[in-house]
Amino acid sequence: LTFCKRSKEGFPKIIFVATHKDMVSLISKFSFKSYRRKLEDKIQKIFESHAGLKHLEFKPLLFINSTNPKDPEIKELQQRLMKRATEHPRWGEEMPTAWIPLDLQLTMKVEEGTNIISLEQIKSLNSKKKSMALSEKQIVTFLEVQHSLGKLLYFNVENLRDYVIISPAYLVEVLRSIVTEKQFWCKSGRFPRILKIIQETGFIDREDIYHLWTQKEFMHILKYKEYMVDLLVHLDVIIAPRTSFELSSRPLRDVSRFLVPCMITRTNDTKYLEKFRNYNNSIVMAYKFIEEIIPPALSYRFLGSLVTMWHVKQYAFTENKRENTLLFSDLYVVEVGNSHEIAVQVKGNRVVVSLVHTVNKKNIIPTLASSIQECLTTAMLGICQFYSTLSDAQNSSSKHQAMPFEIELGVFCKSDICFFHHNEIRPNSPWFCSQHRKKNEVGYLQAWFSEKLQPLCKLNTYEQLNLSEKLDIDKHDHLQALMMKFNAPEPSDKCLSTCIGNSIDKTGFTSLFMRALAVIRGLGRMALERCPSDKHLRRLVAEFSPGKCRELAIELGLSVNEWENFEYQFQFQIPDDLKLVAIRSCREKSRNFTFHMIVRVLEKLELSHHLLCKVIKNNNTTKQMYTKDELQVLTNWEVISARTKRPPAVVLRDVKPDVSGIPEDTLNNPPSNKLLLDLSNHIGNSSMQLAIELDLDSTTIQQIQYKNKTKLLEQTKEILQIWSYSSSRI
Ligand SMILES: Nc1nc2c(ncn2[C@@H]2O[C@H](COP(=O)(O)OP(=O)(O)OP(=O)(O)O)[C@@H](O)[C@H]2O)c(=O)[nH]1
Ligand SMILES: [Zn+2]
Ligand SMILES: [Zn+2]
Ligand SMILES: [Zn+2]
Repeated sequence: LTFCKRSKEGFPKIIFVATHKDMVSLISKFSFKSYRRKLEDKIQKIFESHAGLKHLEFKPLLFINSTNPKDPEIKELQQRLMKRATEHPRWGEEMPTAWIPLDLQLTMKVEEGTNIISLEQIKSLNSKKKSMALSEKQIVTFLEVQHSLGKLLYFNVENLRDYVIISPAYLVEVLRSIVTEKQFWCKSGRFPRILKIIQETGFIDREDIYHLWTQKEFMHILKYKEYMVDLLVHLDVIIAPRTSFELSSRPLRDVSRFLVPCMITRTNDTKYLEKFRNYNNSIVMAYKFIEEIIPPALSYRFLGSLVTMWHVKQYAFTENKRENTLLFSDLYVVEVGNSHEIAVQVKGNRVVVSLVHTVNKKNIIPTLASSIQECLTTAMLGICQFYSTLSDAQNSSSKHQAMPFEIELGVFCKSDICFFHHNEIRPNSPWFCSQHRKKNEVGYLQAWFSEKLQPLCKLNTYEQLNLSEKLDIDKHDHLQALMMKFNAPEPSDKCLSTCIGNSIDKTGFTSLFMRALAVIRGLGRMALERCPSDKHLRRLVAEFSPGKCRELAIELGLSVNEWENFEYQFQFQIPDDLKLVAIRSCREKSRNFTFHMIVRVLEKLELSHHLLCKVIKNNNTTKQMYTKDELQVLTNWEVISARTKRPPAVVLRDVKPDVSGIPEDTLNNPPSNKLLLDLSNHIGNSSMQLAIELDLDSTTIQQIQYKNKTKLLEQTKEILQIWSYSSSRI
């Protein structure tokens, strides 16, 4: 279920069959019917709240004696299997005739016992039958469709597209070589030692994986060893953890050591958790799942995204001074920079995330906390989507799935951590734990969502939808509605003296007249005739709710379909990304896209033109008091700004640093890798926005996003890397 496409009707099906009917004691035989019921109930209990329940078939439960070929229920099993096969939604679907020869040839290969085959071989099989030969592109389509049907495994991504596993069950064989129980270990040679190390540390060297495959029963894998390692990484069975302190991670083929999360069996035997509880130096949040059980594979994947983003924390045993990693089956700890750590625990249906400062929780940098929260939430959403793809991607593009978890905040209450929904936090007032009848100070927990100019806009699409559903308002206008509901004042905007909007407002002529007038007066003409840059658009869309922006985009020539496609594509990113891409695509489509065009549309939508003034000027926020750590972050920003020779990129988080104390040298030299690496932890879900401020072109941005999908931190690192490389050559 984890690796295949699932359908609404509950396909693929898993049919349960009980065996050893002949061994059931005589007494039970008298009440055989109730015995069967009991088994059914037991299975029901186990999977009651499992996401895959629809796919399980155990009522009525088949119960056979497999040593007796005449058992009538074996016949029944055969019939049931046939029936399910024909019921499969894709059974009977028509297939291009041209596919048949290749399909037959592959079936024959499987029957011969071949499990895996190179794309080259497939091409040569294909060219044998000249009259029906498929083009290269057709072969790929053929393979992708066969993959979606579950007939073979073909991953059309870098490193993996050269081979095809034509017998999908072969994957289990490969998994079994690494993920295995002690009772099945080969007893001789180096093998048991390698497996023991995985169980103790969770790590395995690439060379040791290859060595495992020299066992007689796995020898057949060796021929494809590099492909198989890449495949296992692609499926998140093994993980390439972060090893360097560079911005870019090493190419996968050079990684020499992997983490196998599902093999970590050791539980936390350190004092780590008590320590940070006593020191009062952490802030806690949690992802609380609606389902009662978090599938282990989900927490493995989450661990996977943690260790690719940050370094696993090491600690030294005091007795033997041996370095050890803080990775247990129930606790993962990674280091963020020099003074922060993230600890992740899975407790029941919660994934609990603690951000720990080495000294005091007051020193936790808010932008770091919120950025970490954003990176982790995006990763979590991506992982959950992976588990809940109940239908083909192309069919679900317009529907939104409900978020499978809530974000909670945690506080050390009476005996343990108590949790509450993040919406319950109120400025300047404690949170009352009704269970323990205790008031808790929780204001500091706002750090998880800090430095947001407009918190609602920054929520991801899921959260917004959830909110709007709760408040029973239309999703496209929820932001406006929310603002009114909470009586939020319109942000005051002081216009520039050359304000485009101003002049238009005062005259109130139609836009055509306005334009003429503007030309005559020479007022804002240049501005009006200009085509807005990405940066202008970025600032413009930030002023609108997604709903308003949708109207704007459609007025500017985007089709509803295109908007919805973008909405789907950007569902895990902040709405500003979606809005920007939509409006930008209007600009690309139109031949004469100018500020003037926007003014006209704003007028039509009865929106204030003053919005444009804000777009053209820069944000300037009042100075605040910063802690030493925060100042360091700001200084780092300033170094970047100095190099980009324009107002600080810190507009992203709307803070204005003071640079007077920074030596000229520091400002003029290229920022160091370490500095950029530190900064990357403060971007959170604004990576695309950052890229635009740093002048990366949109193709590059798209490539970065495609490559790193839900790994925001990796996106940010790559953006900074590319920028730093190109700016140091100037
Ligand atoms: N008496 C009795 N023995 C059975 C029955 N089903 C299986 N066995 C025996 O149980 C043993 C294990 O059967 P397998 O079919 O190898 O079990 P398996 O679960 O497929 O094992 P793996 O292939 O290792 O995963 C064999 O000795 C079978 O003869 C049954 O219904 N009654
Ligand atoms: Zn409590
Ligand atoms: Zn807002
Ligand atoms: Zn104005």
